[in-house]
Amino acid sequence: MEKTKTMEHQDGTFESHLTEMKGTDTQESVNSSAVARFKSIKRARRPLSAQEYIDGICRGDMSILSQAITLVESNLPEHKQMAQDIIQGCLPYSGNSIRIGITGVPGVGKSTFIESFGVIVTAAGHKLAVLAIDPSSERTQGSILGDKTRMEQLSIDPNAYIRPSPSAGSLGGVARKTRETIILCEAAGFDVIFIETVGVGQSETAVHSMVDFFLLLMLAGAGDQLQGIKRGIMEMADSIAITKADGANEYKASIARAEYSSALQLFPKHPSGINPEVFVCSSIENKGLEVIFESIKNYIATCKSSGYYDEKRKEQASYWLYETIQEQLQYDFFNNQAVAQSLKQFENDVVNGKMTSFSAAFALLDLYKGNRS
Ligand SMILES: Nc1nc2c(ncn2[C@@H]2O[C@H](COP(=O)(O)OP(=O)(O)OP(=O)(O)O)[C@@H](O)[C@H]2O)c(=O)[nH]1
Ligand SMILES: [Mg+2]
Repeated sequence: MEKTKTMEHQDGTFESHLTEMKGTDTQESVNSSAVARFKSIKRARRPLSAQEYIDGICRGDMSILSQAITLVESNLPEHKQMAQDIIQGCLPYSGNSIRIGITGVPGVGKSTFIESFGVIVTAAGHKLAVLAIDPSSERTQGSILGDKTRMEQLSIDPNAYIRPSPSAGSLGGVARKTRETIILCEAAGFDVIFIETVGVGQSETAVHSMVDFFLLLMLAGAGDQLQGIKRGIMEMADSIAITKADGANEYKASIARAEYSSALQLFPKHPSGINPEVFVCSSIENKGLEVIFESIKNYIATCKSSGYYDEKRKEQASYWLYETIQEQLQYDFFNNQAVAQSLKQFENDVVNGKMTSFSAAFALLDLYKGNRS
C-alpha cells in the first residue's frame, strides 16, 4: 500500500526502488484497534441473567460456561445465589456423562496420562472436560493450570475443555465446587469428564464420591509405602493402571501388574460385583490406553444394567447433601463475628489448661447460636 503512494510523485516521475524503504516504523507491541474493540465490548457487556447463562451453557458456549464456573467458584454472597440458580437450571440437562476420577501420587504420570488418554477419548467422538481437585492448589495456583500448557494436544482440541482447579478454599469447599462444575459441563454437552486429584490421601474420598469410575495410577517397583498409597485408596479403585510401562520399565510393570492383581484378591468384594482390573500402560508411547477406555465403558454398561450405577449416583447425591451442610455450617461458624473475635482467646485458655477443649467448644457454639446473623 505504502509502496504505490511513495513510488509515483505528483509530477509523474517515479522514485527509485532503492530509496523506497525509508525505514520501518516501530511496531506497537499492542494492537490499539483491538484494544479499543475489546474495551467497547467490555462496556457493552451487561451482566447476564441466570436464564441467559443456562441457555448459553446448553448451546455449548464455552465462554459462558467458563464465566458460570467462575461464579460457582466465587465466595461472594451475590455470586452464590446466581451460581445456584444456574446449577438448578442446568440440572435437568446434566447426568449424561461418564465421570472418571484419576488419582495417583505426584510424578506417577497423571498429566501425561490425561493428555494421551484424553486424545483417545475425543478421537472416539466424545466431548471431554478435565477438572481437578487439588488440595495443594493454594500453593501452586492449581497444578492443572501449569499442565494446561503441557497438555499440548488436548488444550487445542476443540472437543476438550480443561479447567484449572479453584485455587483457594477448604477441600470440602473446592470439592463441592468441582461437583457443581460437573453439572454445568454436562449441560454444555461434555459426555466424558475427568477429575484429577493428587493421591496423597485427602481428596480421594471427595473425588470417589462424585465419579462413576475411579482409576488409580501406580508406579512399578516403587513399593506401596513409598508411593504413599493407603490401602483405603486401593479399596476405592475400580481399576489400577501401572504407568510408564515402556523401555526398561516394561518388565517391572508386568511384575507389578501380577502383584497388584493378587493383592486385590485379598480385598473385600467390590460393591459393583466387578473385580477391579490391573492394566499396564505407557502414556508416552501410547500403549495400553485404548483397552482402559474400553474396560471403563464396559464397566459402566454392566453397572447400568445391574442397577448399581443409579444406586451409586443416588448415594453420592445424599453424600453431597450432608457434606454441603457440614461445610456450610463450618463456614458460617468460623465467619461469625462473635466467634472470630473470641476464638483465639478460648484457644489460649485451652492450651494453657484454663479450660477444657469441650467447654471452650460449647461456649463458642453458644456464642455462635446467640449471634447468628
Ligand atoms: N517413560 C515414561 N515417562 C512418563 C510417562 N508418563 C509420564 N512420564 C514422565 O513422568 C514425569 C511425571 O509425569 P506427570 O504427568 O507430570 O506426572 P503427574 O502425576 O501429573 O505429577 P504431579 O502433577 O506432580 O502430581 C514426567 O517427567 C513425564 O514425562 C510414560 O508413560 N513413560
Ligand atoms: Mg500433574
